[in-house]
Amino acid sequence: MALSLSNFLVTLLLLLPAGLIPGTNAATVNFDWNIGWVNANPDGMAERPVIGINGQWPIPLLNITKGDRVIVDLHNQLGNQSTSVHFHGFFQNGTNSMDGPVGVTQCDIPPGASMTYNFTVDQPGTYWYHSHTKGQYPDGWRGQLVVHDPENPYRDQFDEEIAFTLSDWYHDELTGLIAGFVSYTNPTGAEPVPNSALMNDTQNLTVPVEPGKTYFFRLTNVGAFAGQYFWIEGHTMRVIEVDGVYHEPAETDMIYLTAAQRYGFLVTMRDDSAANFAMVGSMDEDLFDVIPPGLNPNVTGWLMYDNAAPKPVPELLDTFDPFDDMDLVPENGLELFENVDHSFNLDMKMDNLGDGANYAFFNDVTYITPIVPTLYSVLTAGGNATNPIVYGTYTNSYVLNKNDVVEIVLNNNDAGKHPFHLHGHNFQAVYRAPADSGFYDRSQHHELPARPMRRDTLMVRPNSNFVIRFRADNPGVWLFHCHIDWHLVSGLVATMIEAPLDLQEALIIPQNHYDVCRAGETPFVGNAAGNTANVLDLTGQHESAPLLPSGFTARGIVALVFSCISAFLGMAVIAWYGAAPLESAKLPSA
Ligand SMILES: *[C@@H]1O[C@H](CO)[C@@H](O)[C@H](O)[C@H]1NC(C)=O
Ligand SMILES: *[C@@H]1O[C@H](CO)[C@@H](O)[C@H](O)[C@H]1NC(C)=O
Ligand SMILES: *[C@@H]1O[C@H](CO)[C@@H](O)[C@H](O)[C@H]1NC(C)=O
Ligand SMILES: *[C@@H]1O[C@H](CO)[C@@H](O)[C@H](O)[C@H]1NC(C)=O
Ligand SMILES: *[C@@H]1O[C@H](CO)[C@@H](O)[C@H](O)[C@H]1NC(C)=O
Ligand SMILES: *[C@@H]1O[C@H](CO)[C@@H](O)[C@H](O)[C@H]1NC(C)=O
Ligand SMILES: *[C@@H]1O[C@H](CO)[C@@H](O)[C@H](O)[C@H]1NC(C)=O
Ligand SMILES: *[C@@H]1O[C@H](CO)[C@@H](O)[C@H](O)[C@H]1NC(C)=O
Ligand SMILES: [Cu+2]
Repeated sequence: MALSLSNFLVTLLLLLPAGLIPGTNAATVNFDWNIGWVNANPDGMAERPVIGINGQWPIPLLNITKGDRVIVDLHNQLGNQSTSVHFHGFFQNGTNSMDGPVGVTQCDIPPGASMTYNFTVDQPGTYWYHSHTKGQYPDGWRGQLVVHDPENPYRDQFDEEIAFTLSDWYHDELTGLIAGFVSYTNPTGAEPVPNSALMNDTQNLTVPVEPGKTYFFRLTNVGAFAGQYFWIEGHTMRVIEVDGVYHEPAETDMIYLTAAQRYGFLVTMRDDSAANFAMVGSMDEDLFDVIPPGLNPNVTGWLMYDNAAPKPVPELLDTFDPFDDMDLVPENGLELFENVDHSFNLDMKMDNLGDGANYAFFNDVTYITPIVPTLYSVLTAGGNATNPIVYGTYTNSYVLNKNDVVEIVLNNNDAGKHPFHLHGHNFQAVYRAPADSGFYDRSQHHELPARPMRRDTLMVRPNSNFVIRFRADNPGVWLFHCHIDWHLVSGLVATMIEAPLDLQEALIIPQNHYDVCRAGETPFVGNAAGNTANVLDLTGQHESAPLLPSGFTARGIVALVFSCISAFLGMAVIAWYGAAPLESAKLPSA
């Protein structure tokens, strides 16, 4: 049977990978994911249920190419928890509804339901993907994501890529840990301390290397809480990328990755293969209120020059002296945004509310997920979408004008370090004060860098401040939040409502997303309270616990709860996560 020439050509085109068809460079990458429980024991100390993909855990490293369209069909087969997925660091420019945070750009996907995420990726670099349903990702539902860049400006300087994650790890499931954390039995807000540290979800990662070669390392901290110091014995790192943004090469022996940060760096191997070398991740114990006896904060992996040679035990360091990311200069030279159109403060603190539990606040408001996801309120509020009242009293919403240069001054009135993440953008990190500097003083002149470092997750130091700037050129609803999962859960969240009227004109939400809302019985029209007749009426909105009764200071509450606990238990030891029946510890409501 003769094949006609045109049929032959069509067949040929179908057989070619999309990238080779003249005139198109972009491929469509399809993922079909069944999200479900599997068992795993990554630190060898405790087997536990974790959340896997298609029966597999660790979940896969995704490796796509700049320009690709990604289509994820996500099926929630957890049976007993809802879910979602966020692609951390992607701008989702024009596809705000694919960003993932529940209550913000979508409804929670209930068990048995499926949702399709469909977007293009025009950013190269090192990213990750994780559940954005309250507190869920540390149960294992997080993985690394690499966007390969054929035009990487440093492509001539390395031979191969090596990608892996760092993480803290808990033996208990998050639902129970959260219940104990946000509770009157834990009035000081002490975060659960991880049980161990992992390197690529194991404690014995080995990476085969060849002498003389240069590798492009891509590291992501996919942890819930702990920042990690990272170093490689006998080797120097040349940092060229942070959070997907290329920077001018900077040499260092040690980096610090907060939860959610990524580093891309080049490492040239030694010329001989006489020995193997340790790579060490070390959790930052400054973050932990207590250090449980026996905790090993360290995890070691090895560069394997010779499989027959031993895996050396790393030397112990007395002090950590990591490289300061604020010194980085972006490779593409985007200059400082000098003229700020809209500047505001987010003053953060930790404090107790009238239920005795400890919460996190921006400007005295702790975030509470609204009844209607904020993006859906934007789309159904008409001309009132520019009025922040529509989004509720507890969402810390800021309406941003299209293309304004926006400045956020973050003041940390807490003794801990916090890594803040902005969705939908990377930002210029224009200023960061040393620890214990207090609030940012606008009247003081600060020398700002001509070309500030850009990234999407930045750490503020204890009792200190930072200043970031970005251009509001990406219409959407974008969260700004602490990426310590405990603090996300306890309310350290603000919402950027960027160019809402543009969103109303251009954004089309696929029917499937509304079907997910229906399946979970989540309202998707009206203001934060679900009111449609008058979107300025917030009657019925979700509210935070009441304020402390007047006359009670936070310290007083803490003391009261402590004395109740000690009185009831009649002993000095406090059961932080116990479920003791402490009726008398309940406080009068305001
Ligand atoms: C280390 O690796 C071995 C196999 O190479 C494996 O059997 C073991 O479970 C691993 N241990 C941990 C703690 O990951
Ligand atoms: C880290 O884990 C991912 C996912 O299992 C794997 O694809 C990748 O090759 C691992 N990295 C290294 C350096 O072994
Ligand atoms: C849900 O199911 C998993 C797997 O059986 C279990 O480990 C978990 O405790 C269950 N409960 C909740 C509330 O997630
Ligand atoms: C993905 O989005 C593109 C652009 O809107 C659309 O043409 C395509 O049909 C979508 N694909 C799926 C599977 O939803
Ligand atoms: C990703 O894929 C590209 C080829 O498309 C390859 O060159 C690169 O090494 C891969 N990166 C990782 C981390 O696997
Ligand atoms: C972890 O590593 C650090 C840095 O080397 C060291 O100071 C500390 O003693 C180590 N801790 C344990 C338990 O090995
Ligand atoms: C989003 O796309 C618009 C053009 O469609 C562009 O002007 C803007 O810079 C983009 N913003 C981001 C953050 O990618
Ligand atoms: C905003 O809502 C109020 C109350 O429903 C209404 O009177 C007003 O016309 C709305 N404003 C715009 C600009 O739509
Ligand atoms: Cu925090």
